[in-house]
This record gives sequence, structure tokens and C-alpha cells, in this order.
Amino acid sequence: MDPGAPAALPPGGAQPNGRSAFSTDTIVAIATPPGKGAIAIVRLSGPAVPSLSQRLVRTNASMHPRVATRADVLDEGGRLLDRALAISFSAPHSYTGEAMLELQLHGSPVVAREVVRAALACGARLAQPGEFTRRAFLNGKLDLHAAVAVADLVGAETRAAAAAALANLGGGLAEEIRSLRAALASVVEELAGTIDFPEEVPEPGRDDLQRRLEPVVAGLERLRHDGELGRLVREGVAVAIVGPPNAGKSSLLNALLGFERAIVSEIPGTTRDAIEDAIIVDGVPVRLIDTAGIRAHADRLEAAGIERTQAALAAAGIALVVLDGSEPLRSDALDILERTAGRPRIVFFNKADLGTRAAGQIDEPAAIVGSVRRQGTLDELRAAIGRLGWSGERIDVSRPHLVALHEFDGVNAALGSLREARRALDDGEPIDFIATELHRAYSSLGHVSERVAGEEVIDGIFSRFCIGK
Ligand SMILES: Nc1nc2c(ncn2[C@@H]2O[C@H](COP(=O)(O)OP(=O)(O)OP(=O)(O)O)[C@@H](O)[C@H]2O)c(=O)[nH]1
Ligand SMILES: [Mg+2]
Repeated sequence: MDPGAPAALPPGGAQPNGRSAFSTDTIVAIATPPGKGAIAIVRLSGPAVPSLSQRLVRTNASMHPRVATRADVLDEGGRLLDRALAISFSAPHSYTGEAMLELQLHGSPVVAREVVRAALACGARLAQPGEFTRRAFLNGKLDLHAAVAVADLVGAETRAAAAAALANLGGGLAEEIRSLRAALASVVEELAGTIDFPEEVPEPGRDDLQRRLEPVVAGLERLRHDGELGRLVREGVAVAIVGPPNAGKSSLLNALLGFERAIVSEIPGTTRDAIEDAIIVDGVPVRLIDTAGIRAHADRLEAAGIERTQAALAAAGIALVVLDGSEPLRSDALDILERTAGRPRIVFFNKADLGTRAAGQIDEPAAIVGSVRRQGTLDELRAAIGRLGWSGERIDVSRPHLVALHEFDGVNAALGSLREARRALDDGEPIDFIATELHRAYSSLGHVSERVAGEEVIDGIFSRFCIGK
């Protein structure tokens, strides 16, 4: 198949042409993380699983599909490798939709490796990253959206990220998009009637059309908004802690983390390298990057640190500018304020226990005056990060939402066309122009809800998986 050509997939079971090479191979992989554990799981999937099971698994009782059975696991020469639990799945009632065998072994890396080696010796091949889930997708067991959710769930580092992934696992997004698309289709069909038979079919009222498009736009915006929140709980936000030397940047990092991560001293220029660690605020991972204080006349080593500060600042979503608020602002403080003007930032006047001379010097109504040594100041700073990062709203991503890039692209394109159609309706433009825009929106949504995706989209999604998933 051409790379990039859309692969239209039938709704269930059968594979499209050109994909048959996939199911002729039987794949094997260790599904559990490397190292010792209570158990290690080896999984096999593919048409040769029944014959491989006969060689590798010996049981007293007969094996029933999806029932764990006590079994001896043998190598290709019939020698005992482990006494384990074996579960067989017959096609299509398995994760991949193919015949599968799952072996729950004693958690020794050696035993797991030996079992894989034996399976390879019997004709299986090593699975590629994500190949089990890829087969599940190709066999119609889950859609691309749910496949992304599987990778997100495995990769989730916070409870909120896990909840967001779970919301998508059921695949409800396609249903929602389909119903919005159906609403759009009814408008498009009606307009087509007017365009083709202007005498017989009267043009629908423009207000009425606006009213019918409104819920479609609102529905898509909701999916996108929740998608952005989902991205936030998955990827978090980066906050660069910047400011003049000795202002208390490293003290702030340590106070927010609750442990001494960075060296703090009264000597200006203590921090040379960017130091990063994360906290969770409202379920969102916040990456804090403590940086070298910026000042002119720095020595060579310090200058190298300052260069890293600039890079951290450029990459961060939020700049947290720490200033010594007890003294009048010096030129280095004014310089960093100028560098961060016009971007999301929090200005923090530290060392209020020593005085608050600086705060009145600049016009920054949202500035926080306090001390890293006060709990209240730390709470204020966390709240300010929430306000800038996610408008302080309560993060709830328990409904299906957009996750993959192609989903955002499709919905953004559809919203663009809908906006254009609604403007044209208001401006009294011809109905066929409006119909074209609505049709465009309809097809953009097709890329999100239907089982149609370019090879590169599919490859991109499965490249994130680990081997054995
Ligand atoms: N009194 C008082 N001292 C503080 C406060 N915050 C930090 N300090 C002190 O200020 C000095 C500098 O603190 P650091 O956290 O190392 O400052 P920094 O901004 O990281 O400095 P560089 O790494 O040199 O750029 C240390 O002696 C801290 O104990 C505060 O709120 N009140
Ligand atoms: Mg420091």
C-alpha cells in the first residue's frame, strides 16, 4: 500500500487487502517490565498459536479458552522451563482478535527470556512495539482513538491522566462525532435540495440554520476543550523560575517541592545548571525549572548557566519571575521583567520578611508579595500557576475527548468551516457557498470518527507503544 494512502477499514473482523502479511506471522513478547517480579507474562498472538501451545504447554486438565490452567511450560526440545499458568484465547475472542496464548511465569527475567526463545525456535517472531494493539486495531477490536487511550493509560503518571485515558478507552468519541456529523448531514441535504430544485424546495430560514448549527459547534468546542485539558494532565506545564542572582529561586523550588532539591546559599550565582523537578497542582504535573540568576558581568561558567536559563525560559509555558522584594529593584531585575513582558508570567516579590520596598516600583497588579518561608505565599503561587496554566478551572476529563493530533486537526478544520458558514449566513451570502463550507466540515469530521486513517497517522500512534503491548 502507498505510504500516506488512506486505509479504509471494514467495521469488524476482516482485514483490508495488503495487510494479510500481518496475520500470517505469530508474534511473541514479554508483556511485563524488565527485572525480577512476582510474575512475568509472555504473550503470543497469531495463527500458529494453537500448534505452538501444543509444543510449549503441557497440562493435566484440558485447556478451556479464557480459563487459567496450571501448566508446565516446555522449550522446543520438550525440557521443562517453568511451572506456570496458561490462558488461551481463540480468535476472534482475544485482545488482538487472533488466537492468543498468555503464560504467567515465575517472575524471573531468565525464565521469561527462555520462554520467548523457545517460542522463536518454534517459528514465532518477536513482536514490534505496539504490535499486539496494532493487530487489535486492524482486526476491528478497537479504534485508533482507543489505541491512543491504551498508550496513554500505560503512560499515565497521575490519577487525573489515568482517568482521562480511561474516559477514552471505551471509544465513545466516535459516537459523539457521528451524531454531530449526522446533524450536519441533515442541514447539508436540505441545502442540496434547495440548490438542485430551487422552485420546489424553499430555502430554509437563515436564523433557523444558525440555530441548528449552534449545538454542533458547541459539541465540537467541548470535545476540543476537554482535549486540551486532557493534554494538560498528560503533558503538564513547564514553569521556568527566573530572576536575578540571590533572589530566592532555588529556595522557592525547594519549598514547592518540599525537599532540598537545589543548593541554596547567600552567595550570588550559586545555581549554574538548570534544575528540574515536578509537583502536581490540581492533578496537573507542573515541571519546575530552577535556573541560574541572570546578571551582566558574569564569569565564563556563570555565562554558560545564563545561556541555559534563556533556553529554559524560551521552552517554558509560564515564567515565574522571582525578585528580592526587600530592596529597590536593580537593573538586572528590570532586565528580566522586560524579557518576560507580554508572555504568561507570575511576578513574585520574595523576602517580604525583610521588607517590601520593591513592589510599588512597577505596575504589576497580579504580583505576589511574600516569602518562600510562608505557607500562604506558596499556596498563592500554586493558585497563580493554576490560573495561568488552566484558568484555575476544576479539571474534569471524565468524558471522551480529543487526544490524537489527527483528531485535533479534523475538529479544528471542521470548526473553521462552520465558523465561515455561519459568517456567510449572517452576511447574506449565497446558499451554495454555505453548503460547500458545511460539506467541508462534514468531511473533516469523517477523518475523526470513521475508521479511515493514513499509514503515517497509524505508524505515529503505534510508535509510542512499548514491546509486548
Ligand atoms: N530572609 C529571607 N531570606 C531568603 C528568602 N528566600 C531566600 N532567602 C535567602 O536568600 C539567599 C539566596 O537564596 P537562593 O535560593 O540560593 O537564591 P537564588 O535565586 O537561587 O540564587 P542564585 O542561584 O545565585 O541565582 C539564601 O541565603 C536564602 O536563604 C526569604 O523569603 N527571606
Ligand atoms: Mg539558585
